[in-house]
Amino acid sequence: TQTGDAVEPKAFKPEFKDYQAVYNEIAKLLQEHDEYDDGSYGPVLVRLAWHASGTYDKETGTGGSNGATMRFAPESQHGANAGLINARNFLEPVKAKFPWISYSDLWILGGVCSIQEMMGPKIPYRPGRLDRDMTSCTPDGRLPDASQGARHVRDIFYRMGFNDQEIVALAGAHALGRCHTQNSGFDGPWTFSPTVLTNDYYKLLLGSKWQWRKWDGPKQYEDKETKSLMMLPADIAFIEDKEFKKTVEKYAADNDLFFKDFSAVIVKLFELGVPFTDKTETYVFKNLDE
Ligand code: HIF
Repeated sequence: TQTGDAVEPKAFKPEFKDYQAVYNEIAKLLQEHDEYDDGSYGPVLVRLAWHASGTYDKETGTGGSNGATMRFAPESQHGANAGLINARNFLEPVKAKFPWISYSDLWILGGVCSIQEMMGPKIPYRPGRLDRDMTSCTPDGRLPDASQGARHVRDIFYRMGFNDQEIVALAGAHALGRCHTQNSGFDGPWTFSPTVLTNDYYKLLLGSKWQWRKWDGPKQYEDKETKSLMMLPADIAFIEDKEFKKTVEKYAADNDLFFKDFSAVIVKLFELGVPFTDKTETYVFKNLDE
């Protein structure tokens, strides 16, 4: 440089290796904190990434994962988001260690990492989400109501821009995690292995007999045989509706097909409303044990 030229500090431009480091940190914390729920924060991290994304409205372009507005009331207080504070708090030490990543990118990376580490398919990831302030909070009511059926499920997911096949491919994520009375009022897991992603959700929907559970809580189904699994009315819609059911049968019969379609549709969900540039790269992360 010539004498007298100001030396501008270079802005930090994170690359693949930097995002992989964040992935590894989340994966390590998932392993360390096996005291939570069924032994993993993975399911609640997937739910955080989905609820951050699932507010998207294709007509107005509002909502979606770009903004992480669930950090703020009123969105943090929306009934559908009850319990997600656990996922947000889990990621705080990661944000502290890697302050350059936006909350919006971090929450989605948390979902991607959890799916891969819970033995799911690779979920290609693109960074570039920017945090927004509370004025971008979405109105209540954009996320699905579990007590309703196929008509409502379609209304909600068509608003985001999904078709019937894509809705059913997403639904397989309910192989993961459980309902908590303190969050939603509902109770129990959908599958016997709630910390491993498989096509068991579809197999159980078709293969078990579902009856109303007799209890004080909101109306939900239990499997007749063991009474230890549950389905929401919105889940049973996938076998009550003929069109949905055909796709449930496809995924119940073919886990590879489910993994392929699930990966594609969850990427679509996670990227709704995100303004990528033509320079944005796609990253496929290595699992912790690779
Ligand atoms: Fe869920 N979902 N979801 N969901 N969800 C719950 C929990 C999880 C719906 C309702 C609920 C999807 C669609 C729908 C996960 C992932 C996805 C709970 C329980 C309810 C009530 C919350 C609690 O009590 O803690 C409805 C009505 C949906 C439309 C059909 C997605 C496809 C399946 C989009 C999706 O990816 C995950 C993971 C959990 C588990 C969270 C946990 O803490 O274990």
